[in-house]
Amino acid sequence: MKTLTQYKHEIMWWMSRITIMLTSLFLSMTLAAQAYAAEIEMGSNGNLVFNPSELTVAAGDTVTFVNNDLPPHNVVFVNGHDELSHPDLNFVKGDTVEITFDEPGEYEFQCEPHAGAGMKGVIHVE
Ligand SMILES: [Cu+2]
Repeated sequence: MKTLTQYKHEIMWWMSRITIMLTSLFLSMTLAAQAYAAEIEMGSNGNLVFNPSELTVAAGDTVTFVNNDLPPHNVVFVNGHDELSHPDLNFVKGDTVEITFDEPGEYEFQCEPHAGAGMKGVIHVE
């Protein structure tokens, strides 16, 4: 037979386990929510545009570029930040490119084949 003290220890053990599990669940949910910032369509409503073409996110956020209308498109940064560019042309509707912005600043970008048509945008990272 278990003594009262043994029951108490068992209950304490389970409570600490549950606390750890709930804490890690909560942390993973908030981290996931922070990491996901926004989506930008590449080609929208039959036009050669990024939609939205201007966006403000927090440092550390990830923006997902979704290939949409009138491909091929790419994402090339024009005022520095070459390391974030994805110059490969993307031909498949629905394909995505994820870019994480770790440093605050102004990130101007364009789609190389359609820059002349005005397919440009800017992301403000705060
Ligand atoms: Cu384009």
